[in-house]
Amino acid sequence: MSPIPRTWHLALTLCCSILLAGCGREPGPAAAPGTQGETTARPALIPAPASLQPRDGSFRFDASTRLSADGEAAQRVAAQFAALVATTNGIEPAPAGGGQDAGTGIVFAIDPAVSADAPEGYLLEVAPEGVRVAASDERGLFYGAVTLWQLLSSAQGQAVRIPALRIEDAPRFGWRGLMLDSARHFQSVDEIKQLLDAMARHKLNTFHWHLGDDQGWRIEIPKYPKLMEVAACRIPAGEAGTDPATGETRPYCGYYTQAQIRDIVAYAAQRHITVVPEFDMPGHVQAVVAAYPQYGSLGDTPPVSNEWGVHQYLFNVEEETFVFIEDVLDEIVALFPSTYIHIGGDEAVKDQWQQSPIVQARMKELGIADETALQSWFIKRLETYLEGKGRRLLGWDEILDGGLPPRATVMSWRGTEGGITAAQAGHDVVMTPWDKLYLDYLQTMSPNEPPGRPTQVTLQTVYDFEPVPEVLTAAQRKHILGVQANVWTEHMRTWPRVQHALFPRVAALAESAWSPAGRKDYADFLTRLPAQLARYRAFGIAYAQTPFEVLATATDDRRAGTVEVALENPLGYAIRYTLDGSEPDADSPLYEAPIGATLPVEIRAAAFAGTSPLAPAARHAYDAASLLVRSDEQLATCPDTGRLLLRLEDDGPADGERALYNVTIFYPCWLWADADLDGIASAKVRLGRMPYYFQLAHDEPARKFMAAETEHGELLVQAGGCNGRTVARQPLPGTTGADGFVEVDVPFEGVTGSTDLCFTTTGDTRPAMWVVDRVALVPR
Ligand code: TNX
Repeated sequence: MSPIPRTWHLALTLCCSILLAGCGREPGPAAAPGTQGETTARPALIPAPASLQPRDGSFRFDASTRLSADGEAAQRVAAQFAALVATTNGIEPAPAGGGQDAGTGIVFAIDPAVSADAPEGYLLEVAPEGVRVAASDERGLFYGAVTLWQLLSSAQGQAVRIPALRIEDAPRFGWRGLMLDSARHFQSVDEIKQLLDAMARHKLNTFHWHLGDDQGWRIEIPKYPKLMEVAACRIPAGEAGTDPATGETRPYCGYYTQAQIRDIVAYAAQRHITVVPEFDMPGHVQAVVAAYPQYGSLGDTPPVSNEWGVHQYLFNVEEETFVFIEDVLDEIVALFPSTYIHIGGDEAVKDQWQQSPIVQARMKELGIADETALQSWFIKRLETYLEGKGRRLLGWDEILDGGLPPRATVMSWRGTEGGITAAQAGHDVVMTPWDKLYLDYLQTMSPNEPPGRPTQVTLQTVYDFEPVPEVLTAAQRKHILGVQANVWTEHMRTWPRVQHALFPRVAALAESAWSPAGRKDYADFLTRLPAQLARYRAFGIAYAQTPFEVLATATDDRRAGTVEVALENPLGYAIRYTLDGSEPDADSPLYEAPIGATLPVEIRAAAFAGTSPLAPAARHAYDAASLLVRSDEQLATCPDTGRLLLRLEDDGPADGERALYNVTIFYPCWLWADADLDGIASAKVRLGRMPYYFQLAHDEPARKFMAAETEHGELLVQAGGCNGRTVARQPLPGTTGADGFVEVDVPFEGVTGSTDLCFTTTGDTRPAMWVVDRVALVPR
């Protein structure tokens, strides 16, 4: 029996999980069993509300609870609330039939007196006799409903007791954004709707939709049919671009019809989300130029790109090109009611403008000094056009170069500096720095991460980002409209991969975007996260498992036949493990220090919140044979290989599972540090082959490779590091085997002791490069 009365106990746990201060971290389930089959919810709200005051008592929610709502707006919100609760708790509360019912029930009310000076705000009062959610408009009421649903879904079950409380809440920022790139890979209407649903449940309100890029144009524009016939399709690089059955090319195509876009915009509006479209220009337009080469700078007809990176194609600045751009903007303005229209402006390297006689001639005619000033002129012209339509121009921070249009809003992605400069000059800003909020960067070092960019943007990186820079004055701070995370989809061919990138990091974003800065507490957020994961599961969201995995790093002594294994959970949740092959549970030993073991050993380990595992247990097994093997993920990258490490997916097979490789694309090279070669006769190196599908613009000269001595290049193995002596130089074949790999035997003549083994291949990495998949040492 607890020595403190139940009410107090509730109030105290509420303190811990919501009011942050001083209680210390309390792991454990979000709910405790109560009487009569009911569970008691420990509130796990994400994002944390601005203010929460515990009250005495609790409210019981079950199948008999009635909902009342007066007026259409409140009834709409009540219906949305009922659908949420039905999904997580398995009961659909019954409407009370209009009017504000006095019995135990939940009242949704539009009340002009509530939160009138706090846009999107609401008041939520939970008392033993009933619950009241009130706001001055439908948006605020919707957010109140989401909070109440989160209170109820902090516990599972059809009868839930929630503590009495009063929440007064409103968002910190008016721009709580998420960008999805539908150009590099395309998502279905249904998938976009799933995203909008999830955004609303996180109280995010701005969906920035990246609808055109070098690799594809995705908006139906009837006046320009080649945008759909040509610009919406590309032939994927390598094997994936060919149908294995027929040998014909297999294009990757997709665009949204105007009807689909209207449907999505309306769907978003019902969830209080504004859709901000992006038409990226004057760069990132290779797909458009492929369809209409007359709008390009050099007059040539490129293919729609099937490569990633920074491309060269730029619009020209002729009047007929502006006719095209304005025609397209007219359609965009008609489809999207948002105040802001995003015109891109990023990564427009100026080489083509420098090389183009027509651009140069026009530049002189206009009396414009250089290409940077020309881009500024281009963007200003777009602003004038959009302002004339009653809209506002938004662009990536490169629109600062050469001077901003008067009312432009800046999306700061190359760090926060662009945002600071813009705010200091009196412009509005949305913060979305790549190193904090780019969700195409991977979130853990797990070998189970999907393709992406291995530079880490962890859950905590996203959580800790503070959108308002300290250097700004109070007046300048008002220009920070909010924050946004961006999902670039070069490496996300499928919807599960997009979801992996989004969740749970979107939960961290939501808290930065909504909760007051002083209410943020990462440790406390982690105690609320398990309840959020349960909600994700209820809605079928394929959130990333990797942050909840247990990773292992082994140090071995092959001769002694021992291994020491350090375990780690990327989020720092407690780890429990077993050594007998059984599934770890709440009674299994808690991991405290590296585990020393004699081979063979099998460690099963899971991260726990209280008594519940957060993900299926990982299995880390070591035996004499496994110590001789390293996968590409376990190998280090070589020194001086440039900064761009990518986790890439093989180009084939066209259907089915593809191998993944960690590759430093400027100079592919892998290192086995401190390899113990005593008693080793040779190595078997398995290699795959991939197209080199990158455009690196001015970074291109940094691409390196060694000259080949034979037709298809050689595998080069060096001992003593990458400048050490050559151990083997084995010629490579022209193609891989049917499985997509080749295996090369590397004899170690006279190499003993411990050494750093360096693996690279010779020959041009364009059009295709060899990539190491695994290295296995073979004993004598
Ligand atoms: C930079 S962010 C880009 C995108 C890429 C992204 C990959 C921005 C305005 N441009 O084109 O997809 O990096 O992280």
